Amino acid sequence: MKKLISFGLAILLTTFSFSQNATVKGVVKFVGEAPKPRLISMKADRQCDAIHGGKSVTAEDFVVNPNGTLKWVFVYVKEGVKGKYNPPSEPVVLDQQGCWYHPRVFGIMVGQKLEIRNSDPLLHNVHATPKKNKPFNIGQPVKGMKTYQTFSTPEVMVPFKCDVHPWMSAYAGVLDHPFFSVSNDKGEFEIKNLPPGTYTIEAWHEKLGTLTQTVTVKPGETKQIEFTFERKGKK
Ligand SMILES: [Cu+2]
Repeated sequence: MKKLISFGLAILLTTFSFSQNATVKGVVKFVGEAPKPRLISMKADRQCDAIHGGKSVTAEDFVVNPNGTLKWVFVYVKEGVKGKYNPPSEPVVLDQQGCWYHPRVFGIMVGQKLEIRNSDPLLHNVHATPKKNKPFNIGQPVKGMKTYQTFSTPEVMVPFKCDVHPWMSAYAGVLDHPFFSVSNDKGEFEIKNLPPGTYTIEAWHEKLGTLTQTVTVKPGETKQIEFTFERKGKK
């Protein structure tokens, strides 16, 4: 009976501590002069070019959303996370489609599977060039191919490129906890299930660098924060 009570108490405490977790959410703003959207021609590879009907594709390295916010910013907890977190069993998918990486920027946990897909009927090679993790370079000549990789240590960010198509580029933020998010086409990000505490939150943009701020969250709180990247009129 005693055992049963303490078991019940443990469940209650677990539920309680879960509901007491906090959320940090907000937007990544942009002020200044945005570079002109860069157009990428795929004429160098006839098959890629044909997939896009001979049209150029807009580069994703500097995407200012219609509402003046930034897309593809990796927002994550840089410092302050306590305890150990196991990776989820679902893989993160990096797809190569239309000679383009989908998504451009993503987060993944240490030990979590990265599923790299080739959805194109042509050769891609996936070349990851981390500094702390082991680099890899895998050819994927056939449509429908899937390759699995994992990372062993946190690293923000791990660059990906394709040596066949020099315009292909993607970035992974590898962390040993699940507290990360990528800004969407409204500039929004959301980090959920954060235990109460004080954290350093960093926002990473591939062209604009990083911004950090310290945030304290109380139990159950949803805290709204903002990052503002600036760029002065250099073309
Ligand atoms: Cu490629």
